[in-house]
Amino acid sequence: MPIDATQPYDSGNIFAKILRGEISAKTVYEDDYALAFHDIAPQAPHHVLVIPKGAYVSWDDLSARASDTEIAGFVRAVGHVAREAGLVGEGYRLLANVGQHGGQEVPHLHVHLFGGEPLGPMLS
Ligand code: IU
Repeated sequence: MPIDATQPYDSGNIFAKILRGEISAKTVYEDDYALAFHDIAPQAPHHVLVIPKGAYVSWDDLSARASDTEIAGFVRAVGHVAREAGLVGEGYRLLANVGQHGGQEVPHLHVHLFGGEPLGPMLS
């Protein structure tokens, strides 16, 4: 079920548990602002999720409440992960689902990074 992206942040969500180390994930990158790990149900040969370390429900929440430093750190981390994966030459796709119409399932902001093959017109 997609979430209501206007809800307050729920620190019991699965990605918060991954950030706290309570649940394991296949981490590919971590810095002060972001954690990146493989999606458990990949929809492309390369499918990684990049999440901010801060407690933000969605892209909307981050853009409204995060500091410029956090936003810059998160955006730079996404770019770093794509470069480190060698995806820049062939290209890739970023996707952030927000709320019910966006089909967001996990209430901690995550950017999907898809690549590794030519992608169709949409991935969700
Ligand atoms: P969405 O943008 O909220 O719809 O995507 C959630 C993604 O989180 C989806 O691709 C799941 O496969 C992925 N995921 C995960 O990688 N690990 C988990 O424990 C859970 C979901 I729950």
